[in-house]
Amino acid sequence: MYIIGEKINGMFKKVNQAIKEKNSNFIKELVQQQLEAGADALDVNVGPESTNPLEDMKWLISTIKEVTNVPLAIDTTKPEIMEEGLKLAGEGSFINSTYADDEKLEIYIPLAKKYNAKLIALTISQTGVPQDTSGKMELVSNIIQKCLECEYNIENLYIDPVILPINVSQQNAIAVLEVIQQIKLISNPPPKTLLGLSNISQGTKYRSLIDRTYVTLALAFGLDSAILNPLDSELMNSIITAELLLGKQLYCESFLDAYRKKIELKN
Ligand code: THG
Repeated sequence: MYIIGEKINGMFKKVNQAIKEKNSNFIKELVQQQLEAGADALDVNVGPESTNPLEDMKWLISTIKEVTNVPLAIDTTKPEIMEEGLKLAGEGSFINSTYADDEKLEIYIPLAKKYNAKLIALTISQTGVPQDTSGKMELVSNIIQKCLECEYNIENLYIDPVILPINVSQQNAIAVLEVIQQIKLISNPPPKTLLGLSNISQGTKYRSLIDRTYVTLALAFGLDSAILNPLDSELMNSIITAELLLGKQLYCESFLDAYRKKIELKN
């Protein structure tokens, strides 16, 4: 599974403070830790409390770029900030994210093409977040149709079927799994699937247990990638083991260690 580290997000109090104080060492440390833990890419979000989100996003990206060249997922709802972020982050970045409405897709698909970026599209529209499988799939169809019209490579499209906290909607968690499975049948080549995993356990007890159990289910349904906390080693062990059991990794006696070594070599 392709892992995008979630930690560079102003939603976390300490990160918010580091952004305010322009504490680049704190950010760089968090980058290193996530990469060492196995992240393939990093999500970057200035958080809801930023008073200067454009400047903060530019500062975060430049700070991260001093340490690594892994792809960044630029996590903002503002197209101006997205474009400045894409300029700084370079090719292979992720646009995180667009809604499924035509007006939004008509902004973000051309942006993705211009900067050779991957595009994360949410199954959310101006009318809200469908919590049932068919409502989500309807939005998936619209996203794919627009990408085909605009000649955007579907292999660079990541559909996010939108996880809600399990204490808000149990129905939604089941629908997300069904969508992950059905997306693979909708076009050839199919788009990829992505989740913001930690959403599932927000506000609950046993967060890590809920995260690692749900990701295991999602992998069985065919999930390709997730934004998650790579510093949760039990979560990472569950992912590696689920991939082994699903035949995506070769078995060996020390499969956990072997997988980690491969990650170290890769970075
Ligand atoms: N899809 C896409 N992008 C996303 C999400 C998604 N980006 C943001 C988010 N969801 C994924 N990242 C996080 C990061 C942190 C948390 C959840 C998801 C989290 N934060 C603690 C909380 O809210 O309880 C913060 C607590 C603290 O201050 O320490 O759980 O779904 N495409």
